[in-house]
This record gives sequence, structure tokens and C-alpha cells, in this order.
Amino acid sequence: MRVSALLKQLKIAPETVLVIQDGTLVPDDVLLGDETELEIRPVISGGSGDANQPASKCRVCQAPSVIKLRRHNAHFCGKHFLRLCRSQVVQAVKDYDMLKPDDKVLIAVSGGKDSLALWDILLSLGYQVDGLYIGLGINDYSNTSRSFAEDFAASRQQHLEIVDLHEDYGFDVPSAAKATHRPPCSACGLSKRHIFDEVALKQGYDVLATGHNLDDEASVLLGNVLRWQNEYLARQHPVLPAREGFPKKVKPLVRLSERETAAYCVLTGIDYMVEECPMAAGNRHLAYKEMLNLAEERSPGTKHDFYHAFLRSVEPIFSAEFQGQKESLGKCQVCSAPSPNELCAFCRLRERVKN
Ligand code: Q46
Ligand code: ZN
Ligand code: ZN
Repeated sequence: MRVSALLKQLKIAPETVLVIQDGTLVPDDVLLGDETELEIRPVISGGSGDANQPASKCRVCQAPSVIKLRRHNAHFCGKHFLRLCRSQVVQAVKDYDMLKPDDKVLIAVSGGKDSLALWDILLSLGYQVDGLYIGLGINDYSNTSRSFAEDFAASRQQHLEIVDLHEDYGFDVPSAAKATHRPPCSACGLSKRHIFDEVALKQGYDVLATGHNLDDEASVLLGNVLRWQNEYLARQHPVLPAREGFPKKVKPLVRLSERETAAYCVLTGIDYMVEECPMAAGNRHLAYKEMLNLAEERSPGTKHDFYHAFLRSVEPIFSAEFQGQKESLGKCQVCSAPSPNELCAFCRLRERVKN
């Protein structure tokens, strides 16, 4: 039986998983023996069926391929797939003026596929990049994801800064969610943004990089469009310039899908946290990802065109509308972060959880 037939029998959409044997990818057209042991690793949320891929060769070198990318309408061998991933990052960096060669970069690392793939790609491109891991106190998930981040940093002899929400600030994400009666992702996102900014500025980094990929950005865009959140649309750019109290922020993975970053990790031997955060359930962006995966299934390239055509043609209109409307901010009396109030949102959250 071929891999494609096996997936069809299991009712698994090939675009939603990676099939892995002995640490490398197995293409859809490979014939499986009776004793073959495979890992079928989910890599995206949602999606639907596709099967019976034709026998495949790498588009570049004609060697047997390991992955098919439908939106490029091409197969790639491992070497040329990795080269494609790096070139997509180079292209994003160039298109949006994300990084200068001698920038001191801080990357927000979660232990998942995206941030570790990005760290590896930026290092391979010669950038100077340190990692920042934030312990969120989400039980085993946090402990395990931290060890993936630490192992990667150690294997590449890179510096990983660790901040622990509980040890350093006296609360964690589950207790913040309880105290605020809001979804965990709300307190989590707020805390992460605050700490990323604080560490990047205090330690003199030029740029903060995050591992948001094409699926993340396209699903956020869909959410913003469905509700016509014009102000959010004006700010949905892969680069946010530095301004008083905020570091420059960049998203160099906006040309790569999450399936591609997962495949990058498998092919480069990067161990990452495969399990999703247990608090992600109910996050409405997962529903938007599923919608986009359905559209992508019918029409490969939809996600890319939706997001990148927005950046090219529509985002400038929204950002012009809100140009110069940024409120001038004072400083938080506790932590000095920019804030329109006496206490910034992060310090207010801390107070609320404490009481
Ligand atoms: S870690 Fe935090 Fe995510 Fe978990 S609680 Fe939500 S925001 S889902 S990237
Ligand atoms: Zn090749
Ligand atoms: Zn504060």
C-alpha cells in the first residue's frame, strides 16, 4: 500500500500531516511494507481529504521528492525544500526590510516548530540571534516546551534567556485566566507581549522576531476582515517599527506555512513540542484556520494570496487612515512601560491576580 492510500483509508488529509519514518519525511507515493512503522504527525488545524498523488521528483534536481507543496505545484527533495524555506525567509526579510546584517536579534521561542525553525534559519543565514523563553505555568506543557527550547539552544550553543511568569512576576496564565474571567490566551498574550518588549529594550536588542507563520497571519487577517476591525487591519504588518517604549518587531516566517515549518524541523532534526497548548481550545483563530484550510484544499495558494495581496494593496489604505493617530503614552508608575493609565495593562493584571 502507498502512503497516499493509507492516509485515504485512515481518512486523513495529506496536507494536514507529515508522515515520518526514522526521522525523515516519507512522500505520498512511497510503497509501504507490511512491517513499516510510521509516525503520522498532525501539523495544521483543520483541512480535508486529498489522495492518490502521482509519483514525484524534485522540481529542482529530479531526485526523489520528500514533500509536495501544492501551492507551488511542485515536489521537492529534502535539500531543495530546505533551500526553499531559507529563500522564503530571505525574501520576506528583504521585501519588508526586517533585518540588517549586523542587527542584534532576540527571538521569542516557545519550543514549538515555528520559533525553532525560525531560530535555525536565521542562524543559518548568519544573523546574531538570542532566544527568549517565557514559562507560562501551563503545567506539563510549559515544562516540556521549555526543555525543547533549552535543548535547541544547547545544541547550537546559543544563548536562551528564560523568564518565568510565576517566579519573576508572581502569577501564571491559568491563575490570571481565573482571576479575570477571560480566556487564558488573553492574559497570556498580554503577558508575553509585555515581557518580550521589556527584555528586548532592557537588553539592547535591535529587533524582536517572532515565529508567526503564514497560517497564523492569514487567520488573524480573516478574523479582522470578518469583523472589519479597521484599526487592527492598519496594524497587521509583518514589521512594526520601534517607537518610544517598544522595540522593532518582525515576523520573518510570513511566507511559510505551518506545515512547511514542521517539515523544516523534521528534515533538520529539530525536536519540537508537537502537542498544542492545552489552553488553545476555543481560540477562535483555530476556527479561522480551519476555514482557510478548506479554501486552500479547493484552491492551493489561497492563503498566500489572501494575506500577501492584502499587504500589497489593502493594508496601505488602512494604515494611511490611522497614520498619526497613535495616542501619546505616559509611563506605567510601576514598571515604566508605555501606558495611557497610571498602571499598564500588565501591572493591572498582576494586581488583579494578586488580590
Ligand atoms: S500559549 Fe498562551 Fe498560546 Fe496557550 S494560552 Fe493561548 S496564547 S494557546 S500561542
Ligand atoms: Zn532536489
Ligand atoms: Zn507596568
